Amino acid sequence: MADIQSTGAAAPIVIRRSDYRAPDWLVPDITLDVSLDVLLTRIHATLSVTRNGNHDRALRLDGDGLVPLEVRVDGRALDAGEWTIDGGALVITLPTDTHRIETLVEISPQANSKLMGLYASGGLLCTQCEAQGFRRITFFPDRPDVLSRYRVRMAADKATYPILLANGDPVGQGDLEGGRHWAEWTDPFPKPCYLFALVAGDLACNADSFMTMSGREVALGIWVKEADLLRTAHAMKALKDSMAWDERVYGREYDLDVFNIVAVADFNFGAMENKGLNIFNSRYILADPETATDIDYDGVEGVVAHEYFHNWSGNRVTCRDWFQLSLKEGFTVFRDQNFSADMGSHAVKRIEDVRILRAAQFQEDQGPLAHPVRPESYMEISNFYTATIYNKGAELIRMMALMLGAERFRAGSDLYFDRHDGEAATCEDFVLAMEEGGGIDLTQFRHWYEQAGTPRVKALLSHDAASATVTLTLEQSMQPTAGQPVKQPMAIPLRTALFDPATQAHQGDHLLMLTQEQQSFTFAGFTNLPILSINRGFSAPVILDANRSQADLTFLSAHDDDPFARYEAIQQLMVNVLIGAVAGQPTDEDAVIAAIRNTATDPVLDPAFVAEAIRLPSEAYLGDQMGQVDPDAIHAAREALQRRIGADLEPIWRDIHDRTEANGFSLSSAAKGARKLRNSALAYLIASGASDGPAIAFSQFDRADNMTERQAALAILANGISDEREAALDIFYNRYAADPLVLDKWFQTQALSFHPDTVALVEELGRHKDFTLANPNRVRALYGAFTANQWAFHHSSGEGYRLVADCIIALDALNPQTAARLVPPLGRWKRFDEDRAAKMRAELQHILATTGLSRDVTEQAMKSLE
Ligand code: B3K
Ligand code: ZN
Repeated sequence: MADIQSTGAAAPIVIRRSDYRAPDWLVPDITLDVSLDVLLTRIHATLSVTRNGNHDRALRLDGDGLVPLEVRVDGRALDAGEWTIDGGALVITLPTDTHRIETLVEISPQANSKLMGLYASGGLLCTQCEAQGFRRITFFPDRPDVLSRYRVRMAADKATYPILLANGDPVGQGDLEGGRHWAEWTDPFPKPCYLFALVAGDLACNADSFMTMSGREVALGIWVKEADLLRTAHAMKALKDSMAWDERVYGREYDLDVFNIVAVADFNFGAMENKGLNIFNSRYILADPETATDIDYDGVEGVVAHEYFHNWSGNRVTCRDWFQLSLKEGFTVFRDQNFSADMGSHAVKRIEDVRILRAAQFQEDQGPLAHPVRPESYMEISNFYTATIYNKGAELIRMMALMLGAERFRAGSDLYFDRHDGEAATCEDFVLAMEEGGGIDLTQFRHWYEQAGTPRVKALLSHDAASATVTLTLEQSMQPTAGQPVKQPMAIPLRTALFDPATQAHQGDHLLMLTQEQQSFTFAGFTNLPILSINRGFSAPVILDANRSQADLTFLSAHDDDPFARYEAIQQLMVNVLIGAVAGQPTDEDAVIAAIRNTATDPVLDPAFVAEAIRLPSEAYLGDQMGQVDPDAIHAAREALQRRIGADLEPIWRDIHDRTEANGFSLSSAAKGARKLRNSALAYLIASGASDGPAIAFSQFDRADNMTERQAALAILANGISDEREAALDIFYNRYAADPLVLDKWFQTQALSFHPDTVALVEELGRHKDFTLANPNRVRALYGAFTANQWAFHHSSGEGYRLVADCIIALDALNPQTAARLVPPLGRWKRFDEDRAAKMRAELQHILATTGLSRDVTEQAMKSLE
C-alpha cells in the first residue's frame, strides 16, 4: 500500500458481507409519477413504508446526486429542518410504524454520462438501475432485499416519445395538453428497485406472441429504431425458444401478459433483465447476415436467453445482498450455456465456454483482483460483475448438476424456486435446496463459494503388473490469494476414463471425487498401463497437470470419445511445443502437425469442432502457462508454429477453403461450422506464406455474402503488411461507416491485429473522428480489444500501458463503470518482467494521482498495486 499513500485518491469505504443486517424499513408499494424531458425530468415518488422489526432508527432513503425539492410524510410537507441529507441519502425520523412518504426531485437525463439511472441514448430515454442506479432517479432504500409493488405513470412529449414503456403490464394511456401524453404501467410482482425500468422514445416494434404451457398468451415486443426492425428476427426466435426451453427443462413459465425488449446504442454492458422490460445493448439484439458474424448471432441468442431466464433466476427469486450476486448470475449463465448447447452443438459450446473461462476467469484468479464466487467485501459493487461471479459461478452449478445427475438436480432446482419464490435469497439457500432436493451432502463443496483461486490438480497413473491394477494418484493445491493465505482442500469432481491403447476403447466413464490433498484410486483388470483421459468435459474448473507423454496425447487427440478431452489433447500438444520453444528447448512439432492433419481431414468430425481443435492457443493462454510472461517470445513462437502448420499442410488448407465455399447464406449448424472451418483454413493458408495468400483473403473479403467471412478475411489481412490490407480496411470503413455496430468491428479488428505498428495505430484511432468515449461499445472495441492483444499491449516501450491509462483517466470523468473495466489488464504486472512491471505500476499510480477519481477506478487501481 506504500505506493498509493503519495497519491490523491482516498480509499473508499469497504462494505463487508459479515455486516449484513435486515432492512430497517420496508416499502411494500411505490408509485412513481415521472414527467419526462431530456433536459429536466421531474420524479414524484410515493412510498408506503413500514418499520421492519422493533427499533427506533430513522428512515434512510438512498440518493445519489439528488436534491429533494419537496418531502412529505402522510401528506404534510416537511420543513427543511425535518429531514437531513447524509452521504446523499435522505434521512427522516418517523413517529410510528407505517407512513406515506412523498419526494419530488429533478434530474437531467442528458447530463447523465455514467449511463446509470435515467439517461438519454440516441433520442431515447432509458434507465439502468442494477446495481445502484435507482438512487440516481429517486430516494429509495436501494438494496435488493427491499421488494415493492410498482405503479409507474409517465408523461412525455408525444411527438418525440410516442412509446412509453415500463415494467409489468400497461393499464392506461391518454393525451395531455401541450402535445404531451401519458401512460401507466403496474407490475404485480414485488421486486427490488434494481429491476425497475422505463423507456420513452420513437420506437418500432417487432410484435409476436407466445403461448405458455398453461395456455396463457403472452404479447412479445422487441422495440428498436424503425430502420433496425428487419434485424430483430433472430432475437425474437431466441426469445421464443428460451421461453419454451425454460418450461421444458426447468418447468418455469412466464408470468406477465407482456414481455418487452428494447435495444439501445449506449449501454455499459450486455443487457439488463428488468422485470417484463429487458433493456439491451443493441449489439445483442440486432443481427443480419450483412452486419453480424455467426459469433454475433450466437451472442444474441445467448444474451436474450440469459436475460429471459433471469425472470426466474434473479427476479422471482432475487438476491438478498450483492455478495450473493452469483446466486443469480452463475446460475443464469449455467442456464444460458445449456440452452445454447441444446440449440447447437454441446461439444463446441463446451469448448467455447471453457476457452472463455480460461481467458477471463483463470487470469482473474492469477492476479490481485482474485476473489471468491461469494466475495467477503467490496468498495464498489459494479467492479464485481466479473468472470468469477458469472463464469466460475456457472461452473459451480455445473459441478453440482454433474454430481447430482439430471433428475436430482431438477428436484433441487424445483425446491429452490418453490421455497424462495418472491424472496431475496442467498447462495447458501441454493446449496441447501440442492442438498435437500437432490439428496447430497455439499459441506465440503461450499469451499468453492468461499475460496478464491483456481485449484491445481496433479495426476499420476501407475501400473502394477502382479495385481493387474492401475492406481491414479491425484494431488490438489491452491495458490494463496489476497486475504486467503491458506486454502482448504476442495471437493473436485473429475470425470475420468482409462483407454486401452490396443483396443482404443475404455470400460466406462468414472466420476472420481477428489476431496483430500492427496488421494489414490485403484482400478482392477488392467494387464497393461492404460492411457489417462481426465477432467473429461472439463468437469471441474481446475488446472490439470497430468504430465502425459506426446504419445498419449497423440492417442487421445485421435481416439478420445469425449470431444472436450479430444480437443484438450490437441491443445496440450500445441502448448507443449510452444512453451518448449519459448524456453528454447527442442520441440516435437511433428506430433502437432500429425494431430492437425488427422483432425482436419477426418470426414466424420463436425467442422465446427475441427475449427476449435486445430486453432492455436491464444498468446494470453500461453502466457498463463509460464512463470513469467514473455510476450515477444510467445508471439514469435506462435507465429513460427502457425507458419509451419500453414506450410506443411498447405494443400489441406487450400482444399478446405475451396470446398467450404457456400452458395447462399444459411444459419444452419452445418453452414456455420463450414464458415468457421473455412476461416481457420484461410488463416493457415496466409500463414504458409503462399504468394497468392493475400489475394485469396482479399477475394474472400470482397465476395463474401456474410459478415463472418468478411470480417475474418479482414482480420487476417490486418495482421500483415500488404496493399490488400489497406484496401480492405478502406472499403470496410466506407461501406459501413453509418452502422455503429459494424464500425466497432473496424476499430476492434485493428486493435487486435498483429501489425507491427499496432500501438501507434491504436493511438491514432483514438483520435479518429468516429471514436468517442461516450459510447461504451466503441471504447471496448478499441481499448478493450487492445488490452486483449497481449503482444501489442505489452509492447516493451510501455506505450500500450500509457495509452490505456490515459483512456481510463479521460473516461473516468464521464463513465466510471466502463473506465474501471479497463484497469485489470494493468494490474497483472506481477506476471511480467521487472521493466514492464515497473511501467505498469507507474501507470496505475498515475491513474490514482488523478483528482476526483471515481470509487470504481480507485478500488481497481488500488487493489491492482497490492
Ligand atoms: N444483471 C445485468 C448486469 C448488470 C451489471 C451492473 N453493473 C445483466 C446480466 O447479467 O444479465
Ligand atoms: Zn445476468
